[in-house]
Amino acid sequence: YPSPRPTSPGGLSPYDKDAPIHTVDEFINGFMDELNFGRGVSLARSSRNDQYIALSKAVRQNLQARWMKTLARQYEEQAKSVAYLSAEYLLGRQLDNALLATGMTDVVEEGLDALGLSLDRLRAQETEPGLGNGGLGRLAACFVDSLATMSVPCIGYGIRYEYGIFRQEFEDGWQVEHSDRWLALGNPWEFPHPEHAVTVHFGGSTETYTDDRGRERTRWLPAWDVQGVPYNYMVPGYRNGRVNTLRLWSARATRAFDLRIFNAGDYVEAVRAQTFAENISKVLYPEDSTPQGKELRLQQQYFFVACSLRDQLENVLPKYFDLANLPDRVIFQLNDTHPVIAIPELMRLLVDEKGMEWDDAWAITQKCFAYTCHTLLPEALEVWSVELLGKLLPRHLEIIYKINEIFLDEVRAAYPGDEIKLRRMSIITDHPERSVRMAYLATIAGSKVNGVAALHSELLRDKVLPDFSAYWPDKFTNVTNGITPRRFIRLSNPGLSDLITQTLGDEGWVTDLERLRELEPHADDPAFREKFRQVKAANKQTLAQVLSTRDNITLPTDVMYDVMVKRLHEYKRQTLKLLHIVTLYEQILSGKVAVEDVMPRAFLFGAKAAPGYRIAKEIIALINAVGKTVNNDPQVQGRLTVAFPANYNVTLAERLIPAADLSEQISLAGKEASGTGNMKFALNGALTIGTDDGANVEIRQLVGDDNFFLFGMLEPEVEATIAEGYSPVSVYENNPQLKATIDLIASGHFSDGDRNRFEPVISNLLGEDRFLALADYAAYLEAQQRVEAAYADPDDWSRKAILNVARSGFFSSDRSMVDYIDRIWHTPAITQ
Ligand code: AZC
Repeated sequence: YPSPRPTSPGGLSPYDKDAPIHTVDEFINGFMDELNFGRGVSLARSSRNDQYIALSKAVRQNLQARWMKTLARQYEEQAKSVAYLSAEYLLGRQLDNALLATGMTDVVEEGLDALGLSLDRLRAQETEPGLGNGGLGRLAACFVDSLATMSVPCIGYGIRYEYGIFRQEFEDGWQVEHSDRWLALGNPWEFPHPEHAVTVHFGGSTETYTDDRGRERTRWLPAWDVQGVPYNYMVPGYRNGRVNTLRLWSARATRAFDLRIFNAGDYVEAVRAQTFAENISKVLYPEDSTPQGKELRLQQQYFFVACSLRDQLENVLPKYFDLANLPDRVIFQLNDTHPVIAIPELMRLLVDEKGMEWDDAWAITQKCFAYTCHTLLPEALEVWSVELLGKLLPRHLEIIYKINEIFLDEVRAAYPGDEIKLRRMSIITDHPERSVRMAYLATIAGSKVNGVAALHSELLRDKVLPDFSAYWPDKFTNVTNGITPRRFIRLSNPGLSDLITQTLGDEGWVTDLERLRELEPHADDPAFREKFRQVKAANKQTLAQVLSTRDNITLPTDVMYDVMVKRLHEYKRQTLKLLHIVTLYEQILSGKVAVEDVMPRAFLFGAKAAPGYRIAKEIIALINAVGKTVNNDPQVQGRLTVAFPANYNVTLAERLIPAADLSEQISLAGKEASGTGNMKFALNGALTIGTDDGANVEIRQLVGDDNFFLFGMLEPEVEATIAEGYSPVSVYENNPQLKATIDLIASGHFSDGDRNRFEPVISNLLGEDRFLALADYAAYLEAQQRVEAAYADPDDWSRKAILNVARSGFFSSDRSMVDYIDRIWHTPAITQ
């Protein structure tokens, strides 16, 4: 098979024969049927939710025939497919994406209009499925979108959390979390299949026995079980007639489980047991980058991978399939360590259940898995205590021990006498307690290990897994992350998309993003720059309107929009951004800078903090407090505005990013694996102020030094600074402006005179400053001055911004998929 490239929209037209709805009349009929017979209401009596659901179901009809055809073709071809295993999918709203994929938007708009309804209002009715925390979950959603658009067979497996990422509100500036009841009003995008439920076991013990061929074998005697019910979601390709599947598992009690207790006569206990089972898929853990070794989390991980493997072996593959050929049919991509328990599970299935010999099973397993690492933070590398694993999955623990034993024998043979290396490479560690290092297990078992940006892959090889990369140099590779241009420009930025299409002459760029290069010459055309600026200005108006209704925030529209949106984490350094804002403000207060000389800016934040991450929540409170003070201080004369809309999510990102002028990507070098927000901003014509970290490095190389504001220490300098014994207090004492800035916070200026209010943040910065915000402060201020100088020349700024757009084609997730296919998966594309 040739390696696939994105299929152009030349495939099936929106008006192909499979689609039941082509004309406005057909749409109106389909919609009214869904409303009358699906919802059981007349148009006059229908609620907005009825209308939204009827609309979604009418639209999804247009995808269903293609979906079935895709599955039939796939079965016919018996080709290798990608099984993407991810605990998170941060999908964003579905309706718009389905309209875009089918090309139905105009027909629907007209039809609704004729009925006196507004598409915009119905769109707003959808609660986005927030089944992810941040970058890792959104990446999975972009990847499945690209694979469908490229006609590559893929099934995404995950968990149908009843509650996704929490809904954030602010009370007195403090984050409070509310449960995300995203399913409460019904979900028209899912197809439950309880008849295909699979059973997953937990607990108990193991025993050895002699099989009928006289071989010594082991079997698992589990203590309890739950069922996984698959819920299928359509993943439509962009106008290519292909629809892939996302299969999310929901937990429920098994009948056996119930019956045992019912028979014991305890009705109440039986119902409680159901709740116990359902708990497994109840809620997404809201920790991003700092997993906690909670039993329920391990249950979730095993639950979804056990369901998914069984689904592959028993439903996807034909009957009597020879499992020796499994690697020719499927590659399980492990999205970080969350699904790594799939490795011993496949070994268990092959050895214990299918009776294979260990070595044969191991050879198959090694070819069927590949592992993506998404972090460099040591605290983010998942470990599971042996005690917990042994209690919940005793057979898997034995298998992990055996994998480790055989592997360590190999290492011993390769490095005789090197006990220290042996201990370093062991899957099992004894500190701080005896536990299993999941990243090591994934590395040993996986056919490939990849990082998510060039720098990250290098650091992963040299710093995180150096012993393994020395032992298996060819196992390690890089695939730089990407973003789907369908959602993150075509849908979210219609103004810029139209301008690009007009300029390039057709829409082919949506599936061939490198074609944005053709915009380069237009960067020097004043008329084009003017149109580009008009698009940005209109996007600011739209955002201001959205924030006014959504959050009651008043935003000026004629100023620079300086945006920092991402999870709240110390390594991402929202505090550094905050120090910049307080510095500008302090310079006005102290008279160092005349207010007329301050460049007007709006600073926009969006960030959720993990609920138990104390200091992150304090930082949120401080941003809100500074915002309140600055926004209401007449001395500032409206030149500085701080806006922090609550509950940043995909829907809000789609509004914020197209309106941004400046993208803040200011993590400490060597800490952000990649970043993908950085790519979305560049693609939408914001300039980046950023450190030499993650994918910033590649963005800067592509867009050019002149079109990127680089600052801060490089990764080796960071290491050296820490090695020398970094002292944040001395940085503070030696920089009068920094001192004045921090002192202003400490004085209680932002907390009604309460000097203790933000003491935790201050002492964190002055006492430890783990991520060297103070060390990069001066360089950051200097870079911000370069930003201001550049922004003062609108024509030049637009030129730079246009070049950012033109040179961002590389960051399409279509390109990431080509790299995964060439370097790791070797899967074909299937034409319809
Ligand atoms: C994130 C990284 O922090 C981010 O830099 C990267 O762009 C993204 O993954 C996608 O690769 N990592 C996580 O979210 N990690 C975990 C464990 O949640």
